[in-house]
Amino acid sequence: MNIINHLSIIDTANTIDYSNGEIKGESLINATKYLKELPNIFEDQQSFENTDPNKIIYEVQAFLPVKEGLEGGLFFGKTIIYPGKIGDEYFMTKGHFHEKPDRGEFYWGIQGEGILLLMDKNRNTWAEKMYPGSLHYINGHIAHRTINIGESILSFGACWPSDAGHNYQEIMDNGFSARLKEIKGKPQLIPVR
Ligand code: S6P
Ligand code: ZN
Repeated sequence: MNIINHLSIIDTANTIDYSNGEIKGESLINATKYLKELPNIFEDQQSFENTDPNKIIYEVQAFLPVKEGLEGGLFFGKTIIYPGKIGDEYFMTKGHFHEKPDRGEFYWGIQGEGILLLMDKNRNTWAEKMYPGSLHYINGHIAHRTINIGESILSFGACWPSDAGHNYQEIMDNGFSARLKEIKGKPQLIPVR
């Protein structure tokens, strides 16, 4: 941590661009997710194989001002999901539960049109609409995945506790209990048999 002189007025090391959510400054990480890294996400295996494996599906930026795992700290991020589909499913994130189920998270829509898919431990699944200005509180017990249903970039912000951790395995193994598909031009939640 920086040493702050008594009575000094200083500039922050980080800034945020409200138009697209981009964070600038220090302690940032960037991750790019390519289609080839998301083998168990989309249902239509044929379309998955027919699409360029190096296609970028989403990008995550996160400002990590403290060490991952520290109790009491916060992380702040931005995710961009590109528009597109694999079969009748829109581009989406992997989705996860938090490792510590009592650690919640805020999401807020910045650009584009999306769906926040939510699932509880009993595998009840529901969704919230995302749009510029939408605000979402995600209870720590709830799995969350975001989906771009529009024709332009979906970008959203996130803030979560630095000790929340991510459990990706549960979703990798069992998925969500419903899939968001485009049916007759409209997004619909279809239960997984
Ligand atoms: C972290 C937060 C987001 C996601 C990001 C990508 O708790 O929920 O920053 O990491 O939207 O999703 P995923 O499921 O690939 O981590
Ligand atoms: Zn999360």
